[in-house]
Amino acid sequence: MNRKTNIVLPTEFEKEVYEGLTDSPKHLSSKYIYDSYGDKLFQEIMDMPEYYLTNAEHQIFNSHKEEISNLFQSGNDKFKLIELGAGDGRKTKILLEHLTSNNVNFKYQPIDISHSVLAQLEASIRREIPEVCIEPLQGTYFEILNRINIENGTKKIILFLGSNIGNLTHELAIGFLNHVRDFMHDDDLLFVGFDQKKNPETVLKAYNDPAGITSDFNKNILARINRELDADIDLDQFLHWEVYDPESGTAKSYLVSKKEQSVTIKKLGLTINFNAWETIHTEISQKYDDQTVQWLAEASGFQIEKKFVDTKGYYKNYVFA
Ligand code: AVI
Repeated sequence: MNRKTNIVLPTEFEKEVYEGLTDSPKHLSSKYIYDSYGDKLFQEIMDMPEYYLTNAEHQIFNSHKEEISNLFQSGNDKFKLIELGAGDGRKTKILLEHLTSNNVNFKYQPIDISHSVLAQLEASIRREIPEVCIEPLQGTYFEILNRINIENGTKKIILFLGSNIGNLTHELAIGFLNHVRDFMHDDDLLFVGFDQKKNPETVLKAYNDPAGITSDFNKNILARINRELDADIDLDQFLHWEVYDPESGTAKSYLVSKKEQSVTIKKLGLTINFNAWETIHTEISQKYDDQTVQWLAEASGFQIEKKFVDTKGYYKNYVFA
């Protein structure tokens, strides 16, 4: 006879925290920074004067909306605009406004893992641009792309903005792009934002603001471990530290233990010891040049059809086909 036992399987978060904090050197994945408080802090980051990425992409959309819209429409009487990780859609709205005021036939399908992010985005679009036909889709990118693909053969424009790709190593970025390409047909386009290499000082300031918002954002991963895994981490005993290597273009975020200390994570039955000044690596934010983007595109089977740049040359959007 089978007997039912109450075995509770660990969540991905629990597994990754366990593995990352028992590894040497220690690491945690930046995707876990984003709970509702992390989302709010990221909104604040996007409003900071030092975080140039948002303004740069905004400016590209504003200055090139006509050309971008024409590119999206070319050869088709309707299309689906699919946004991966839509967030608050602040840049996409420029395009949505332009498309609706020109009576273009399209459907906007933002994809996000977070219900609340999608609900807020939908409400704001219904309020600000009620003409937009919006269908928010909650889930992981590939789950949803799989589902959408089965529906019909309407042309797809896939947006991946905000240099979100920069949070992936080159190897993971190639894997990601390859996977997206699996869902694309001949006419479909992928529109991706890549933050560019620039004065290292400018990059460092964007990830190390004097108000300490980025520090709070980075430390939210520890706060989340405290909240969700019943841990006793003292956030004040960790330092947010950013480094940027202008050769590789990689900005790296760390949390550095200010002293020798132990923390207990009750839900994992784990005590973690830190040496003084020991690090936890939490995030990479890759910066690119044209050669690197060309290499990534080729390695994942894409061609670069067009690129758009802001006036300072800080940021580029590339059209992959
Ligand atoms: C979401 N992502 C593109 C941001 C970035 O620039 O890497 C996350 C971030 N980390 C610190 N500041 C912003």
